[in-house]
Amino acid sequence: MRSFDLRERDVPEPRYGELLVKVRYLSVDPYMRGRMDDADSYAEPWEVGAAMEGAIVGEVVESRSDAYDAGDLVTGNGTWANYSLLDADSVSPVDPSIADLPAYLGVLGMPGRTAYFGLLEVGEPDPGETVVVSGAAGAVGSVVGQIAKMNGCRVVGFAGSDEKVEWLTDDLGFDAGINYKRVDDYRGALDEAAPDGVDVYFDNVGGPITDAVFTKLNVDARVAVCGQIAHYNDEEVPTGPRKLPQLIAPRAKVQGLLVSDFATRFGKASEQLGTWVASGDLAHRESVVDGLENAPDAFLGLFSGDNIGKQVVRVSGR
Ligand code: NAP
Ligand code: FER
Repeated sequence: MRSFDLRERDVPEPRYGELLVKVRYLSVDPYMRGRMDDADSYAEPWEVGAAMEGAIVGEVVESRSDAYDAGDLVTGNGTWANYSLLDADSVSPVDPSIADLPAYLGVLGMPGRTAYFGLLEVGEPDPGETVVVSGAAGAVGSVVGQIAKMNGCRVVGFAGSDEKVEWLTDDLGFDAGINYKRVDDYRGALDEAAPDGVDVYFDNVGGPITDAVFTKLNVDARVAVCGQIAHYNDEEVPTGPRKLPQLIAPRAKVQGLLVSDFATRFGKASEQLGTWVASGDLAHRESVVDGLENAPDAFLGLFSGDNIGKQVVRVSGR
């Protein structure tokens, strides 16, 4: 059974206030899995047969807004297509002198802002504390770990390959990395990597990694529940208390987060992230799959860990 189809349509005409954008890169993101289910959620389910939507970076080819001209580079929410219509009001300019275009879908896009607000405002790390992040070599996790280091924390990351763990420890300054696909005893690995226990857990994945981290939480620990990708394809919701008893003695606080709750301050966060990227204080990496027709595979690769850093798809140009 095919879930994705490539269809030909006429290039749309922009109306007043709209931009016609030639898509250069599109983003594939774990949250898109949720929009493929019709369960109640913070995001509306996608209509079967409609074009996939998501963040894109591209070049304005026709503008019906005073704010942008043909030739400008912009990012915003578009469709998985060669050409996409965007509301001029909802796009942001892209400055290629700060970073290459794919970075605007990762560290300088929604994932970077999620890391920024999720760590600083939900995790609330203090200098000297230990921060553990799962999905550490992904778009959000790689930024979380680096901001935690800037805040004087000991940082431990879980990731799914030796290459990823090397990137975390050799290039991003993580104090330790655990390849959860090669280690069986996650709790034992944490005893070594986080000998003083865990003060902040930034959870991108859930499942057995989270079970293990819960056994290591210090008094007044904060758990920022950002994502649970290990469960997005579950057919049944896991039942039972799982590791909740482990929260009692540490009086740990577990809080879900949605990046959109911080929307009024996106501008400030993007400015700070841009400054760190431009100065080289915040490293970033993107995995690029070529061709619009390969976007579904790039999306599925998120669930097998094919990406290092942010996964994007190149649709046109360089
Ligand atoms: P990402 O980390 O770049 O890509 C997903 C990664 O998840 C993969 O590379 C893979 O890396 C890991 N993974 C997949 N299945 C796994 C499993 N069963 N167990 C452990 N790890 C698994 O994606 P992202 O965009 O940065 O998003 C990370 C998480 O944050 C996702 O859960 C996403 O839903 C969430 N998120 C939440 C918000 C919000 O506002 N709440 C916003 C953005 C993202 P490995 O090789 O390490 O397995
Ligand atoms: C948003 C809120 C949350 C959003 C994405 C998310 C694209 C991601 C959630 C997840 O991955 O669980 O406004 O915008």
